[in-house]
Amino acid sequence: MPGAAESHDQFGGSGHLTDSTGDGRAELVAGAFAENDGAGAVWLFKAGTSGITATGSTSFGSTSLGGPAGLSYFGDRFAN
Ligand SMILES: [Ca+2]
Repeated sequence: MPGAAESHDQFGGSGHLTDSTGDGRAELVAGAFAENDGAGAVWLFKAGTSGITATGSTSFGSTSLGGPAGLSYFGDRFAN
């Protein structure tokens, strides 16, 4: 799993299941809105035949999508 746990990241403060690969198995998206002093980040965990796994997981923040740097609470909530 990429990244390092820091106190008060609020990892898992938000979550969403979605089949982002179209294979019929839902991947887990988990947010940590307080990551890096409130910049926030999101992790994507793949779903395999045995369930959701941290192997091959990825993470990204607001700037990866062209969003603002700094305090933005990226990953605070997910749309349905
Ligand atoms: Ca899938």
